[in-house]
Amino acid sequence: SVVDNRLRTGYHFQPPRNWINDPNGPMYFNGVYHLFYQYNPNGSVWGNIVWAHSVSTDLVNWIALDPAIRPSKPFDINGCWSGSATVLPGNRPAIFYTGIDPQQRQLQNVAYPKDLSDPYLREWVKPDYNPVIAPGDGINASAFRDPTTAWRGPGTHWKLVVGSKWNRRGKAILYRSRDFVHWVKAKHPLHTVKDTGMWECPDFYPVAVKGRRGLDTSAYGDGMKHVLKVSLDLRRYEYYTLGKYYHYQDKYVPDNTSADDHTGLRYDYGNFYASKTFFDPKKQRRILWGWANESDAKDVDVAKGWAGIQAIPRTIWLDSSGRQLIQWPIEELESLRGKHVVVEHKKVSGGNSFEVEGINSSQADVEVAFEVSGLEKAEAFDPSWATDAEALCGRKRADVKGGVGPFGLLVLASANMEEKTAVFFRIFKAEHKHVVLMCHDPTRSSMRPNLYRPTFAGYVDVDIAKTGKISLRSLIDHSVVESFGADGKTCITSRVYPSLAIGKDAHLFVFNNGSADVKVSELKAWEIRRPLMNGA
Ligand code: DQQ
Repeated sequence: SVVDNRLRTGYHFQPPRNWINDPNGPMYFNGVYHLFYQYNPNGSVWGNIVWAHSVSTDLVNWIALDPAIRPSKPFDINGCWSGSATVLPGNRPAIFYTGIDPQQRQLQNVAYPKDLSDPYLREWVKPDYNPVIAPGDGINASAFRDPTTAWRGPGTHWKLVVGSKWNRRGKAILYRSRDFVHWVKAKHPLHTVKDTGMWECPDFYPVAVKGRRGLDTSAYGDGMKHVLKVSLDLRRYEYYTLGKYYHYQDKYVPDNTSADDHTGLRYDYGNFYASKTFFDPKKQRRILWGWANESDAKDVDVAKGWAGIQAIPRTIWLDSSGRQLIQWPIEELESLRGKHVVVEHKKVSGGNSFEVEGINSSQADVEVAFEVSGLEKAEAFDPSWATDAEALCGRKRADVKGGVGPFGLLVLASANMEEKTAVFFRIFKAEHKHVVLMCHDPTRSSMRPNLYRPTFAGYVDVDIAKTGKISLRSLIDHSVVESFGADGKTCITSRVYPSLAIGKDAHLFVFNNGSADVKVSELKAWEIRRPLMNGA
């Protein structure tokens, strides 16, 4: 095959072979974390979709089980598509998923564990009364899928939303039930936005206004906001808003602090889709799972026999500003940290770079803190760039000299830097403030021709003139780079396929292509050990 098999990931969630997409029904139950996911048991392209199933006690080491839900009944014979888990009172887990029927209609079904005393909940039963929600009047049966975790709030009804669209208007259709069997559509959708197209994989949950503790999906009251996230089918990325949820009025009203359209806030500005959160009662946190697709061509996926990974689960909470979420890799990942190197107080003058030596950085975790100075040298910011960070990064790539920045890391680089993926910041001077752009530039990531190598970018909401510092963490894993800017304010994931920078031949550099000096106050880089990964 044209892609080297050593480019399979080492510590990212991946089955031994075949195609995977959306994470489904993540949950914690009786000491075990469950992850289900969209899977093709017969090949490495999308199709024949079942719910594959893996379990873990630490979210790092995974054991693969047989698929939990596969097509078997008229209500799901053409596919078992995405959905969510809800742990009902009395500690009874339930799954809601979308089934595709013989007419290709999308229906919402439930499934329950066959045997609650099986610690892994291997077998799931689909009651004959399915589907529990069918597309009724005024619903497009081919755009009606991906039920959320249900919540109960203070009332007696369960509620959930299903993603949909009507013409070009994206919709989160709200349903209510007393018994989890009979579901009634609410008078109005929970939320809709014109011109956003199909809303796949909606997610709706509360976050605490103060602190990092997660809230149960049913929590309701003071001291919290709600998050509504949708995955935009047409654009292949997601956005979210923060807002207020009125349980009794069945209404969600976004705060006006970010755009409620495709230009809005994103969990991740890169290759990250169909994500889903769950509340982890063991550690009282909310965890985000998201899918990172391949960036190579379909025939390459067929040849290599595998496609798709899950990004490292991230703990998610509300920033103290109340204006955005913060994400950070789950702390359990740190248990895989091995050999490490430290660099301290090192100046990187304009146009220079240095290599971080002493570890194998093809499977690594890098944390770095930069001190910036000479902000008067920052390039001028054109206000028209404000809604399109990605286009700006596409024009001002890592090799385009700047004032303050571009500075950051070159990861998965070959010894002579013919191959490298740049992860960097570039600081601009706007009228009354500085603007910080964070970028992934994989345009030089591989000598292989014909690869899809998109630049990805987002802005970072920090007051750089005040702090003079910015941090960066990158998780490097052979063919994936996940970066967290400013302690998790802005995140970017990319898939890259080096042809030289593989295994021990992968190098790590710090670079500065601006005219102002930057200082590495501290850099730590760890090799990451291989966990148990589904028997691969
Ligand atoms: N993937 C599933 C759908 C969902 C889409 C099918 C999102 O349920 O809308 O595999 O990636």
